[in-house]
Amino acid sequence: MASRRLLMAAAMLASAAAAALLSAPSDAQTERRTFVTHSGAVIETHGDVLDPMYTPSTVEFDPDEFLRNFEYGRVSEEDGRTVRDYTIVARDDLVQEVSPGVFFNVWTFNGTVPGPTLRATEGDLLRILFINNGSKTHTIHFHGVHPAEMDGVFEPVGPGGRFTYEFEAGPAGVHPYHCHVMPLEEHIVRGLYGMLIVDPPGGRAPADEMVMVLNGLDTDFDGENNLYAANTVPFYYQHHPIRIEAGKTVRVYVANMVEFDPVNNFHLHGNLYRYYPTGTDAVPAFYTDMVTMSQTERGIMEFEYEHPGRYLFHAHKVEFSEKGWSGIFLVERQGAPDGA
Ligand SMILES: [Cu+2]
Repeated sequence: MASRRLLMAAAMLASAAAAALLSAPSDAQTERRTFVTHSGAVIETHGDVLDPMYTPSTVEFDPDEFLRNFEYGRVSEEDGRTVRDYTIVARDDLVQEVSPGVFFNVWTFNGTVPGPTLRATEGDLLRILFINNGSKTHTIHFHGVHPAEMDGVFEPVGPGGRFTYEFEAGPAGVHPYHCHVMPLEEHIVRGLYGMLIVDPPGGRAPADEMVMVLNGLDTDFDGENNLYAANTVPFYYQHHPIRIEAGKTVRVYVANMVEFDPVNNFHLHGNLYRYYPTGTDAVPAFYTDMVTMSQTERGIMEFEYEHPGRYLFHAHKVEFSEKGWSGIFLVERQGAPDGA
């Protein structure tokens, strides 16, 4: 009898241990993982995922690198003319941690938002091979002068499809490009846009050049932006000030790609800038510290700082600046180690 009780107790202990083992969370279960749902929402969970979703690749985006990066393409010459070949690949399956803990399913040209900044000289022949590696139909619609069939509107490129856009670069200026597939709002707010800079023949005067694409992120899909930025990452240049040199000309190519909100703007502290709307005129239209832009409005800002120090630049629509569209120029005097 006693031995039977002992046996039963042992069996109970063993089954309790087994149950404990079964219910003990494994490493895989405790690890937070990120998933993308069918609707494109990004969720984080420790638990089991029953709805068939997929684990996305994440975007590595460096706003410092993007700021001063220009893509000149593969350059060749045909009949005495400069030809620039580019390849742009669209995807819609990547996820970016746009702000700590905020994961967003971005749609990308060449893996980033914004897409690459293309640069050419007026009169160059541009050949842009577009490969759609996304799950949805996409195109590239360039602003600027080109034939109708190169407009990226009536030539939808389905998943796995390709299209070569070929046109002469021009006019000299700053031109955004973006996907032009319906619903356009979604294809833009997800990140399918970038900038094409066309230089005048003979180039531009030397300057510290940089690109700022002003954008918004609707991370909860309610048709309103939750975050704003210059170059996608909210507050990035506020936490990582852009170092510039006192007395040296800074040239900012700026484009507004914010969806949903009718206007955006750009305010510079402690200084004024010469503003060239669309960058198409050699003479600035304004000398100001504030311009207002609707979507795809763009231009060139040029300025020099006299006094070293830290200067804010931000949207003067306070809601936008408080939700991320804010940065700092750190002006340093050449040769002064402390920037004084
Ligand atoms: Cu698209």
